[in-house]
Amino acid sequence: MTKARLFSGMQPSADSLQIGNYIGALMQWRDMQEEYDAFFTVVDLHAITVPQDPVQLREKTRRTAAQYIAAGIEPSKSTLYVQSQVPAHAELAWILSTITGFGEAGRMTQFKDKSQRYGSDQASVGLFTYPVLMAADILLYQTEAVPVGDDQKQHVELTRNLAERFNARFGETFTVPEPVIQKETARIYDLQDPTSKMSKSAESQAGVLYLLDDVNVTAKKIMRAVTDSDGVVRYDRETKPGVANLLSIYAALTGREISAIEDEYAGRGYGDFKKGLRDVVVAEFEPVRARALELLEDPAELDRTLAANADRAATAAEETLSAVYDRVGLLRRG
Ligand code: AQP
Repeated sequence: MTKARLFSGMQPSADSLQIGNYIGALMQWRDMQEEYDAFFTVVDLHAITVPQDPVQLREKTRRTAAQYIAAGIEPSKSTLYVQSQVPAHAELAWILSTITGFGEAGRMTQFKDKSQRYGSDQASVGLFTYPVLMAADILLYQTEAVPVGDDQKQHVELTRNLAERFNARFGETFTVPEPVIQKETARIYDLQDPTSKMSKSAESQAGVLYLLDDVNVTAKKIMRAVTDSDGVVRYDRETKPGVANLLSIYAALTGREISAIEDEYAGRGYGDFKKGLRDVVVAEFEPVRARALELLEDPAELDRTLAANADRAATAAEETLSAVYDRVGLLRRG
């Protein structure tokens, strides 16, 4: 039996991924790649919807790919590639943009948030059409499952609508994908501001645990994490967001129940709890960091792996794109 298709990606928007990307995405991808025919991409075309330095972008793209591999995504098992190396993404995005309503795109909350952050003069048209490119990413591979954070749910909903609209207008062409939404506790918050989502491109790095940080830096950030004055290790997102966030990280990395961790630290202070968490995080990160740095020592080899995977992706993508061109009525080159 052929495996169902899965597609997901991350933006190369920082030198290092952060623990939220690891828990919320990479750990799940690693498990899911066994069950699915998985496509994991580094979405560099999405990253340039906000300004990027060209030299750094190339480096961040390699670093992101190296971290996928170091975290256990196997390029011989999954198709791990760089989005811009498969031109069909941009080509399908154009076609889809012609069936997307202006108002429909304008309702995407991520655009509203980001354009507010950058100011409307700074916000690009590319940022506005970001969800259409994401729809193209997903639909090109006849994807059935899309693992995403709940903030991306609206974009997957748009993707489903576009697939259904295209199919109704031009005939069955696209598989309508289903989002696989991460568990509530897989969402990780900033250690210094535990009501905001942790982000790799956050302005302040003090509350962000980067996969490629030196272990001493990681340890310090955990020991300095914001908690509360109550002194009890208990999960309560409303009244104890700092402690709840640390418990989420602990539970996700150890596979233990939150209640078992609460019991273990009952009657002990936050210092002990943080030391326990520090050991867990450092043990998890150390081999990933070492492997990523090792892969980055040979960029030519990494580039070759990515190119071979891009070829594989392009073959699958071309099949869908050529059906789309036919259905829309574009004249084939004779
Ligand atoms: N804090 C988080 N907790 C759980 N999951 C998270 N993800 C990101 N942050 C957390 C998941 O990681 C993937 C990365 O997607 P992305 O690179 O497209 O961007 P993002 O979601 O906006 O992630 P960042 O780290 O916040 O990046 P920047 O700073 O560039 O915006 C997704 O699967 C996401 O759910």
